[in-house]
Order: sequence, then structure tokens, then C-alpha cells
Amino acid sequence: MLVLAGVTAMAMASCGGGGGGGTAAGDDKITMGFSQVGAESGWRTANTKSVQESAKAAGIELKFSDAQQKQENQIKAIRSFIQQRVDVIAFSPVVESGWDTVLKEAKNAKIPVILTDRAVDSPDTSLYKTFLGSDFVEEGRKAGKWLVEEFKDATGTVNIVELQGTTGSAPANDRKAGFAEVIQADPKFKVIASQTGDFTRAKGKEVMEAFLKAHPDIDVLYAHNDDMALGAIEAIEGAGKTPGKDIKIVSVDAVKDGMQALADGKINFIVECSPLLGPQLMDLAKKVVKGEQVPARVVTEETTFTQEQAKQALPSRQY
Ligand code: GYE
Repeated sequence: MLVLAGVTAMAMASCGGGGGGGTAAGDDKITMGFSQVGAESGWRTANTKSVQESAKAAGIELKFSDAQQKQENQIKAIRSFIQQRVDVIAFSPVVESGWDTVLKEAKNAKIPVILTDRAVDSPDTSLYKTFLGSDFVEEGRKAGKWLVEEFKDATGTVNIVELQGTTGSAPANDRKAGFAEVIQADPKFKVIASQTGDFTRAKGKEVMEAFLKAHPDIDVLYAHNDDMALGAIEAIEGAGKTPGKDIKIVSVDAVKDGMQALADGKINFIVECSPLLGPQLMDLAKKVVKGEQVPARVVTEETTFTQEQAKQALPSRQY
């Protein structure tokens, strides 16, 4: 996951225009193959829109492929982009592991790869040019810091349940780790149950229902995204409890529906994760195709929202 600046810059010097996907001699229109994770959440929908609109605005021809949250589909899509000799491949890896073979194939074909949104865990950083996306560990820490502050006067145990994102994905691994790092400072914080809800509303609801049955004494829900929190809210209300009061909720993303629930008092705090990566992705793609130097890591800037801040931000929220 850690990428040292400068390493890829050296490797880049030998890699020029990629596969030459232009349609005619002298046509320098860039063709990008983009393999998206799926359509699992409000975040993802906003991200897809951002990528598609930005490609259009940048004059980049986009070959878009939806992997329906399956790694095998992403690998197939990348192989097909290599065959079509696109100029640049961008993708958001559904899980962190298992990419080396296909990324080596792209490298051998001299087609540069950009990671967007999620990282891979390969130690060979020459397999991609740059990684554009959020710092998920920091997001987890922000959620943990809010919790520590919110419960600073609590004397007894604080029982936490956690809805994890897709198993093996960078945001699930990192949001869990960042949160755990912060709350472990005080033994009164106990994660009594932690399971994947696959970043979807339906799974968030289903798993929360099971949590509520098994644990009558839940104080806090930490959801790795808003959609799972929204599903869980239905489960909590279904169990006759009040979300935001009986059970405090902290989640990540700050998509519109999440922000609305925050403003309505059903969620207590949201850590922002911006899906609007399209414009930066297109800039990076143009540079990479020209063989220009790009930073090995581009981190998205983000904030956090309280209920009051959500009320103010909602009218102008883009996603
Ligand atoms: O938080 C979640 C989505 O990878 C940052 O994926 C993204 C995550 C986002 O399904 O809602």
C-alpha cells in the first residue's frame, strides 16, 4: 500500500504513448479503458458519473466496464482493454490482492495503468503509474476520534458493532484499522460484533438485524459507508429503537441520502469520502500517456460532518 514518490517517475521514462488507441494516423484522441467496481452504493454511482462526465469534458474516449463487484470480471475487462490496445487503463480494484499477473500483462503491452479510488497490495509499484484516491486509514481514525470525544464522559463499557465494507477491499481493511487504532487507547470501547455488509443497503440491514437479535445492548454502530448505515437504520427502527439516540451511528462517505439522515438526527457523524475523482483522473491520464511525470500518490481532500454541518451543506451537496 505504501508508495514511495519518485519510484514510478523513473519507471515512466521508458513508457510513452501506450497502445495507440487513436482511430487514424495523427488522431491523438486518448482512449481510456475504465473498469469500475459495480453499482453497490450511492458513492459508486456518483463516482461513475464523475468519471463519465470528466472523460467527455476532457475529450477522452471512455471504454467503461462494470464488474458487478467481481474481481474475475475486472481481470477480464483489463485483458480486453489490453487486446483493444487502449492508451491507458484506469481501474478501481474491488479487492486489494491478486492483481500482479494481469498488471504485468498491461506493463508488457506498454499500456500505463492508473489506480483510482482503491489500492492494490502488490509490492511491485512499477505495475501502475499512480494511485488517486482517499486515505481510508485516516477516515477510520476520524470516525474513531469522534467516538472517543462523544463518549468521553461515559464510565461504563461502550458496546460497538461494526458493518465492514466488501471483504478484502482497501476501504474495508483500512477503515477498520484506522478506527481500531484510535479506540484501542481506551479499554471501555469494545467492538462486540463486526461483519461485512458488502457496502450495500440490503446487506447492511440484514446484518444489523442479526446484530440486534444477538446483542440487546448496542451503544454504537460504526458503518464503513452511508448505504450500510441507511440499511441498518431500517433494522434499528424495525426493532423499535431510535437510530441516533438509542444507538449512535457514525459512517463514511457523506452522500446525499447519508447527509439527509444526518440532518434528520438518525446518523450522528459522517466522515467524508469524495467520489468526484473524474477531473483529476483525466488530468493524470493525459500526463501519463504523454510520458510526463506524475506523483506516485494523489490523496483526495476531505472533511467531516456533524448534524448541524449537514443541515448547512445539504442544499449545495453535489452527490
Ligand atoms: O466508501 C463505498 C463504496 O471505494 C471509497 O466503495 C469507495 C467505497 C465507498 O461502495 O460506499
